[in-house]
Amino acid sequence: MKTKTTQTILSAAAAAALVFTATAHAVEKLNIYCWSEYIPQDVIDDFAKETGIKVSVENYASNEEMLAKLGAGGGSFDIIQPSEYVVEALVNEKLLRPLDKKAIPNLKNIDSKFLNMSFDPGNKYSVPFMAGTVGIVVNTDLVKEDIKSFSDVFKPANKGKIVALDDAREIISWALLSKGIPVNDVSDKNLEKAKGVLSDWIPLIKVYDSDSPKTALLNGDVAIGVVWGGEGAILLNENKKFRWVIPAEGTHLFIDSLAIPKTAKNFANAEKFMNYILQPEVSKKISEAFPYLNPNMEAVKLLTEEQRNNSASFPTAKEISKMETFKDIGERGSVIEEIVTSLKVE
Ligand code: N2P
Repeated sequence: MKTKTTQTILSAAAAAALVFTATAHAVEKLNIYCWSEYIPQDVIDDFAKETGIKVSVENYASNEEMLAKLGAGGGSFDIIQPSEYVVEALVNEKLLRPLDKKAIPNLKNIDSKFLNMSFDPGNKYSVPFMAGTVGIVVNTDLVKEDIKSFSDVFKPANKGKIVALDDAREIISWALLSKGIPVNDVSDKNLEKAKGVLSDWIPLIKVYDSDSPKTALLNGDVAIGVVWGGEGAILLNENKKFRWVIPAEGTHLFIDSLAIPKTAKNFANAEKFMNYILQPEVSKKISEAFPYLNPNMEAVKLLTEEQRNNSASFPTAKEISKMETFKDIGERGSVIEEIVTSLKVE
């Protein structure tokens, strides 16, 4: 009798363990590693509710931060959000998983201008999320000069009044452009010239912020910013005193995509998420929270005229024609990091 009871108890425990294991396996998951302030929480919550997939999100503030974590084997991510030059690098290094396009029929909503780009021909590995530009925001209550260019921003008179993106590749590109050098021509000679420019410019910067540079402008801590277009668009909506300027020297046109690291476990859920956010109504919600240059033409049709006319979100075709995308520059990236870091501590 005693033996029997023990057996019964044991088998009940074993059964419970089995049920537990089965349940644990049944929970579908998705681990997202994306830029901060780019995918609204309600979009993620709605996706989780609709699909029953448990979503976890981690944020980064630069491509380089994301690459460092991926490279160090930190985290186990199913979706990342690299910019054009980083998609190019990850494809070359065979670190991305080819997409199952049949699982992403909503790709049809993307404007063909943003498909089949040189960093990922045929979109084998990446789905455009948002594009955008880097530009200048001026608080016209505080700055009376007519700011037209990076060189106008970085004048001694503006010392302590500037917020800038905390992003070495961006910062070096502003200096290169001010010397008439294309952003991808990063020879030693050109970087030396950029370094000369930045040794004057960097001491003028008060705040570095890639997550939310709008904050320092909104609270009056600074008067001028060199910021992402979406941040500029929010400021323009917030207060008429803010003016958006596309730098006369030219600037970066970034194309940020969603992609699946080769090591992803939940890749089918990643594709489900891609297809979900490509629905016009969902993509519209993303645009409303983070007003970047939305490549989803069906979503753009749903925006108000005012939203479409925001010059920081949607640059004109003429403005875009003067912008450049970044290319994968391999090891030169760390040379740039070193230059900018060393100037910041001086
Ligand atoms: C969103 C960041 C924009 C990404 N917060 C620029 N590539």
